[in-house]
Amino acid sequence: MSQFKYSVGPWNVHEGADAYGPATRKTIPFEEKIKRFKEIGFDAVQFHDDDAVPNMNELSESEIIEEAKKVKALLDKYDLKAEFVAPRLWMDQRTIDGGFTSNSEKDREFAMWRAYRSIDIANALGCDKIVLWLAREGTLCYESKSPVQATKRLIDAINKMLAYDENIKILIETKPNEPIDRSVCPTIGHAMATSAASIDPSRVGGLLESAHAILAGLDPASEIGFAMAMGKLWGVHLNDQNGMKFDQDKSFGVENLRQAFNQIKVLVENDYGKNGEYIGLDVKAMRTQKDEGSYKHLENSLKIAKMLEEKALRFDYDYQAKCVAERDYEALEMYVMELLMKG
Ligand code: GLO
Ligand code: MG
Repeated sequence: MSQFKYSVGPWNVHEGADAYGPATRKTIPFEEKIKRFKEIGFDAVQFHDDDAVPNMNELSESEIIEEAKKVKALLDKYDLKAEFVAPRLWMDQRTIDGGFTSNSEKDREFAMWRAYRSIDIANALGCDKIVLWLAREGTLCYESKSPVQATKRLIDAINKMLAYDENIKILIETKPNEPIDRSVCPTIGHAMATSAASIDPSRVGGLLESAHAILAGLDPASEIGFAMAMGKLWGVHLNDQNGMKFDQDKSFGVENLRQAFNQIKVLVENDYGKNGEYIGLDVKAMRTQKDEGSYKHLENSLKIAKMLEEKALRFDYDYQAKCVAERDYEALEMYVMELLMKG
């Protein structure tokens, strides 16, 4: 029995298109996806605002809430919760230069409109978390934005969200690059500092994605640990990544097994989930997968996470203490390798 509850987003079952080629798999309807999520063993679904209300830009504020309520009924039908809503601020013409940090005032207003609507949608779905993946909040041309002003604009946007709804929590999902070159909020440390600078630090935390930490040259387990030390790790996106290249969203643990083990270990040791947090698996199937393999990466990631949880629970802390006392870290390292490699 796992101590964790798991979540997934509809975008984690996708058609395989990338920047250089079209789709390789057929589109699967939303309801079919969530039915399978439940069957696979997930407890909650993550949403972009327009995953819940696809044509939201054409709807009034009350129509958006009505549409979101229909999605809530669908979740109830399959006994699934909603974990969070994330304003998808990277697809629109009005967010080409960023949303909250755009150089255009009109664009910044549009970004806030989407943020407020995301809060409305979250309320209709019965969740209190807004995730900000700040995809285009940064620069492609360094001199186009002041880093000081951009950071202040981000804090200002977060403050407006906090003021709009006194129960909502903001989770910053940090990523150093892609699609933006230089992000205004690249690491969990930046998220924690942004939280501290907001009008209500108790409602601003972080979501750490393994691949994003690796892209910043950082260790995901240490990033998780840092946010947990602040009491502000309210979400994770576990996945994997082969070094500092394009964002791969590979199945959890398939590239860096020991690093994956240490992510689970730090979560286990610090009772992650005790306040209802989920382990999100932000993984994507390889482009080469056929239609019938559309969910295998999710099944595999869940299985690997649970196997690593079992290993973490078996971790011999007495032996670790002995190795530490003797300063014999070669022995400790070998113990970890054997724990991972032997059944
Ligand atoms: C991309 C991000 C993305 C977010 C999602 C929710 O690199 O990981 O998948 O997690 O849009 O905010
Ligand atoms: Mg993510």
